[in-house]
Amino acid sequence: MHSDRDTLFHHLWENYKTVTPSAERIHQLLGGTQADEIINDHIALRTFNLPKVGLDRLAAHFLGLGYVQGGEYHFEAKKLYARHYEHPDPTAPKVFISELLVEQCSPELQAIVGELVAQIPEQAVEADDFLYSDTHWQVDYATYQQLLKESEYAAWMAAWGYRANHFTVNVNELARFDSVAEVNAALKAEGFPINSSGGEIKGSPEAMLEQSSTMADLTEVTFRDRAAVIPSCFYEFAKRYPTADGSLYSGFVAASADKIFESTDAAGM
Ligand code: OOG
Ligand code: NI
Repeated sequence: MHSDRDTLFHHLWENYKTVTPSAERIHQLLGGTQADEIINDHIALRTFNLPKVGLDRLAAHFLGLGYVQGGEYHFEAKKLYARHYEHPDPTAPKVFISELLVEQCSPELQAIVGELVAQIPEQAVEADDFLYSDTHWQVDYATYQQLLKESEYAAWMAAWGYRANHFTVNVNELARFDSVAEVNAALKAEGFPINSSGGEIKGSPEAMLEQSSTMADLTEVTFRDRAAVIPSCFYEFAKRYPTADGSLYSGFVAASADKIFESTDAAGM
């Protein structure tokens, strides 16, 4: 039996794979031969905090599937705000949604982002496919470069739009690996670049969450005037530790998340 939730995550996954060829290889590396042995801890989505497409508009899709709001997180330097959502069914991936606080950015960025968002049809935001609908606009390469100078996050959104920014392997559920360190070693042996901002392992058992991620794949995107190869999406790995009551910690850690965002930086370019 496939639930609406399964259908949504299936579409998000298929859309993510089209720009993240590493994802399938990573599943095979960590899960053995059957891709569906992997359980995902969470996915992440990005947006702008304009009324039409703000965090709440994205979250509405998950509230409708029985998700409830979890913690909130602030990223002052990156001008981002985020919340996570979780489902009473513990097998459901958690959802981390962030938004760029556009009004804190330059007038130039505000004008560019305002024009992009204006091109999204109002009814598209509530449609079942909005969360994997990609871009609703065309942007030229120079505008992408201009955004990149001020906010890597804004530039990523302009290029890739609405889609899962990453999926996250639940390391607790892996049969052949016990720790994030072991996962990192296996990935590095296969040549996957690991995000080392703030250290290759973010968080700790004391923080009840350890995370790592690959650097985003480099994928061709078609801008209005030309094509270019730029960072697309990445894969993350998370191990959760028990809280005082014995249940696994279900939140996120802002200091770690701050570094995970940098997995779409153009480090290797
Ligand atoms: C989200 C980064 C934060 C986590 O698990 O802490 C995150 C993003 O890059 O959009 O995913
Ligand atoms: Ni994440």
